[in-house]
Amino acid sequence: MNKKRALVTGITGQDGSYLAELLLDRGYDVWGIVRRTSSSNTQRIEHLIDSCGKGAGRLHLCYADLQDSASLSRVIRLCKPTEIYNLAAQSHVHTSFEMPVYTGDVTGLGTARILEAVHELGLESRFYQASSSELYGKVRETPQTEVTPFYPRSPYAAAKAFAFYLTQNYRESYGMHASNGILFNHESPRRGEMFVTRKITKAVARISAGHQECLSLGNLDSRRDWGFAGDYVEAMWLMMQQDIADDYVVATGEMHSVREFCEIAFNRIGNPITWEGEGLDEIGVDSEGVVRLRIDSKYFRPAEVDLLCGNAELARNRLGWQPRVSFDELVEMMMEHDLAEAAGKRSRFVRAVGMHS
Ligand code: NAP
Ligand code: F7E
Repeated sequence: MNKKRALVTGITGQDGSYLAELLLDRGYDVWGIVRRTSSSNTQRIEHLIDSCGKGAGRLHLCYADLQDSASLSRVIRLCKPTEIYNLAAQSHVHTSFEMPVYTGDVTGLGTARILEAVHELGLESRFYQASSSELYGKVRETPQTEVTPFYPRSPYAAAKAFAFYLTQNYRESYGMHASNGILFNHESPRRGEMFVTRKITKAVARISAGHQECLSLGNLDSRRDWGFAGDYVEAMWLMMQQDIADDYVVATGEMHSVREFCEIAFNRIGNPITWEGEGLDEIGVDSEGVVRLRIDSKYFRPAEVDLLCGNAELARNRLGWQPRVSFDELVEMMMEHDLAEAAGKRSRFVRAVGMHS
């Protein structure tokens, strides 16, 4: 039997770390692309690199960059992957307004570089593209499905739209087994600290521990369909096991506002907040009258995505996928991790919560 070999771009990110765990658990040889940085960027996979850990001998890390075709071709030629998961991206929407050209190069053209390398090398690797609910942007209908029209609202979403269509194009032009996972927001204790959920849980935990007084946010009223990253990487893998490649929405079907997320987090530390004022002057005040939350205009985006809510019926029916972690459990999981971290009880990236074994 042919050994399964997966190449994962973005292995050092939130999803890459959960996916690497899943693939190693399922007996894959995992090759991960790491980009060169001046300080370590492998914290999320440190437990897998450890030679005594589950990655022993089956996790290979290679330097490459989505901006560098030669490095990508080299790794793909050496690895000859049976499956490629393209998770690497400049993934922060707000930053994409500040760095539109860079975002287009990494998040959009980076996908083209990988697809073309696979095609040029004549490989039969299956390809997964990390597409995003941001494609729906200014939504045309709710909930969003695989046939809802796209309306990108940021350079990030525009770059993802290019990558989405190119993935479809390589499937149709060259018969490549290439799938888009249109994933709605998914979070975890490993979520980057610039994304709103982790920013909230980390700050609220620090407030609870007395390390911080107040948290600043932007638009409290935007609504998202938030799931758990560990559940979502399972959907990626399932797409790659289908005989025929296709595109799938992956979502919980439930929507919550940023405001609601904050309320649950503050309730969790036994310090509920109430809202006073309006607009940029709105504040969140705790029971002792201390201002715990302020609005800062710098966190607003030039164009906002007001709401996202996905219908994952196709993934449920065809892949047999469904989310396991509820919204309340997700907030609890993140709060528990960040409270332990704020109390100095646990190292930076949780090992036990939400792992696949
Ligand atoms: P993330 O935590 O931001 O991870 C992004 C990964 O991409 C990191 O490993 C990063 O490396 C790597 N990367 C960035 N620029 C690169 C470059 N030029 N060359 C090589 N690698 C590069 O993102 P995530 O939350 O895991 O998301 C994974 C993918 O799914 C992304 O493509 C994202 O856009 C997409 N997506 C995410 C969500 C979500 O809610 N999480 C939803 C839909 C789609 P460093 O560690 O060195 O920075
Ligand atoms: O923002 C609002 C903000 O940055 C969520 C990425 O993984 O999911 C993610 O993109 C909402 C937005 O995620 C702050 O305006 C308020 O409405 O956590 P976020 P995102 O933009 O939805 C999609 C599916 C991806 O594909 C992306 O890669 O929260 N918000 N105040 C804030 N957001 C941030 N970051 N910081 C704030 O202070």
